[in-house]
Amino acid sequence: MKRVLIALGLSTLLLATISPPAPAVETPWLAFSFRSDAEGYGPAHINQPIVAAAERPTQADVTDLDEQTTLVLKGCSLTVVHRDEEAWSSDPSWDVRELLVADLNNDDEQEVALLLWKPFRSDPPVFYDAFGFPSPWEDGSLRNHLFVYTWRDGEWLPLWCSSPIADPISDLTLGDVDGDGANELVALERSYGDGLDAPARQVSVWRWNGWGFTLQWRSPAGAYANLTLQDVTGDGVLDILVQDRG
Ligand SMILES: [Ca+2]
Ligand SMILES: [Ca+2]
Ligand SMILES: [Ca+2]
Repeated sequence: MKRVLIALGLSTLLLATISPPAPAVETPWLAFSFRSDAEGYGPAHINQPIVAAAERPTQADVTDLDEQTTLVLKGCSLTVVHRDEEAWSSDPSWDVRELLVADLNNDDEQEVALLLWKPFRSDPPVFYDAFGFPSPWEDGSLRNHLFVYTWRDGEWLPLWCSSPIADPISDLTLGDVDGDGANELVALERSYGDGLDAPARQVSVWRWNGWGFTLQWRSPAGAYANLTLQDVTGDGVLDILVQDRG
C-alpha cells in the first residue's frame, strides 16, 4: 500500500510540473499576387496551410539533365558528367550554393542557373584607376552572382553571367507569376553582411529580356523566408508565397 501511494505521489508531482507542449505557431504566409489593374503584386495574408517548397538541390545532390548527363553539386563545386566523364567543373574559387534547372529565357529549352559566391576581382584594375573612381568592392571579398548555362549538343556553354549582384540572392525560383505565358525569375534578396539564417529583405521579380534580366517588381522591405510559387487564389496564375517573419 505504501508503494502505491508513493507511485501515485510521484505521478501527481510529474503532472504538476510538466505542462503539455504549447501547439507550434506557424509563421504566417504572405501571398504576392499579380494585379493586372495595378503596378506590381499585391500582398495578402493567407490563412490556409501552405506546404513549403521542396529543398532545391544543394550540397552533394545529383540532378539529371538528360539521359546521359548529370549535374553533381558536391560541397561548393558543380561538375557536369556526360557519359560517365567529366565534361565541365566549376572554378575552384566558386562557392556554388544552389542550382535551378528551368526555362529561364522562355525558348522552351531548359537552362541551368547557378547561384554562387566568388571572390571579387577588380579586373582590369586600370579601369578604375583610369576613370578615377574607386572599385565598388574590396578585392577578394565574396560577392554573389547568378550564372546561367546551357547544355546544347553535348556542350556546356555560359548563356549569361552576372556582375556582382547588388542585393545578394538567397533563394530563387521560376514560374509564370503574371499569367502571360512566359516565366519570371523570382528571388529573395538580402544585404551583404546578413547572416546565413537571416530572413530576406525583399522579394523581386525579373524577366529575361534577351541579353539579361530586367527587374519587373520589388516588394516592400520585410523579413521573408521560404519562397514558393502556388496558385492560392484559384485564378490559374501562380502566386508568390513567402513566410513573413516580420
Ligand atoms: Ca530556355
Ligand atoms: Ca509571366
Ligand atoms: Ca493565383
